[in-house]
Amino acid sequence: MPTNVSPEFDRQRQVYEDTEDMAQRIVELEKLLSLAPRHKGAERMVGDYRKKLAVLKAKLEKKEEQERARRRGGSEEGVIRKEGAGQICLVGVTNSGKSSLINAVTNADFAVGEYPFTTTIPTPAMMTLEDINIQLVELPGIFEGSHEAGIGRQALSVARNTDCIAIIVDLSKDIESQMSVILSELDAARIRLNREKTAVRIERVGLGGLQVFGIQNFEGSKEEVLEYLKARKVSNIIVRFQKPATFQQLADAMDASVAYVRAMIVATKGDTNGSMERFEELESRYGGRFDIVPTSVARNENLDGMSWALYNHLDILRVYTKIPGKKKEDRPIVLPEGSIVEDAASKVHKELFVERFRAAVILRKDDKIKRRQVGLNYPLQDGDVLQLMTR
Ligand SMILES: Nc1nc2c(ncn2[C@@H]2O[C@H](COP(=O)(O)OP(=O)(O)OP(=O)(O)O)[C@@H](O)[C@H]2O)c(=O)[nH]1
Ligand SMILES: [Mg+2]
Repeated sequence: MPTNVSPEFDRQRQVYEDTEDMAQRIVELEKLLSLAPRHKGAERMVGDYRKKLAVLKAKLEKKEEQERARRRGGSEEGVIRKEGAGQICLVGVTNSGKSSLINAVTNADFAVGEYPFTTTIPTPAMMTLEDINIQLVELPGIFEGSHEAGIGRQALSVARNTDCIAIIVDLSKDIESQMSVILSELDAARIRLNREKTAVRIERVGLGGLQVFGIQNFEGSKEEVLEYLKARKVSNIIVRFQKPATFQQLADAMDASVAYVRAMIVATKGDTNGSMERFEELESRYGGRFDIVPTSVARNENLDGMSWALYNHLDILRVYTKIPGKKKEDRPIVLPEGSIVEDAASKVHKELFVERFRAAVILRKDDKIKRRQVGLNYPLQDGDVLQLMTR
């Protein structure tokens, strides 16, 4: 049916059809609709344009949402898949010796260079410590404004989701200029370091489903937590109740805009001139806030000490299961600190085990009571040997 339209409407229709930019297209379409004839014969055409407008608006919202997520660092791009018992990100200015350090404690062979930005993307390697593997990730050198630049933003989004940040400080160069750029860039990326352990720690992960640890610290039940997470359409997450926590504290912890990450300082190039004095300066300024470990790759000094310090900052514990009459398992179950027998049991056999659980016996070397019979709520310690008994 031919629709009688005004010449203004016709002109505007041409403008709308020629406009490519989505936001502008919406503006032009709204204007077009305001010029549309009101009579009955035009209803169908107006209806079609209204539908187009709704679709355009939905697309624009979606696009803006994705851009916001990218700015927040929530996109998949540049994310390193976590492997091993924990992940540690090395964050420092360029040339501070990050690759050399990783090469010294892993089988990796990262390029080492005197020139800046040898490492340009987040790069992982695996460090074996006794019976567990810890993933070390070198992030490209941090510089002023890196939280706004492409590679810097990508690096900081990895740092946001990591288990621990190792701040790398080069003892052959000025301390304060390194620390100030590192701390201010992390802060600008809304990453908070070593804040008092929060009651609830949230870790967003790529897979693994909904995992809840330390439920005895929560005022409600595990089912309640799972329902809440499902209602928020979260499909992969780790929730750790590290201290007595209320429902409100759980909700606050779910706010993704600020990340709380454990951190320590690794000082490198302890063999260079003036490194002693700079280490003392580092200690006096930052020793209160961070544990600081000096190293030298050139002299192969304190690399073991550094590795264990990193392990301690992961806040994890190792538990070895054992069948009565047999040797304990060689490979530990790794759990967050604060975990209880139930957490270990559900890692062994998922739900089934918890249901059939009768009792557990914990064997501790340095304990007065060598064999402790305990229930599902009993807190675990690093090195515990655990016998689980089922009905
Ligand atoms: N004297 C001394 N020099 C070191 C030590 N560790 C690393 N270096 C030197 O420091 C320079 C930079 O080392 P890298 O390991 O490439 O540093 P990086 O932090 O990975 O650097 P980018 O990836 O380029 O940001 C190289 O010339 C190394 O030889 C050390 O323990 N002592
Ligand atoms: Mg490097």
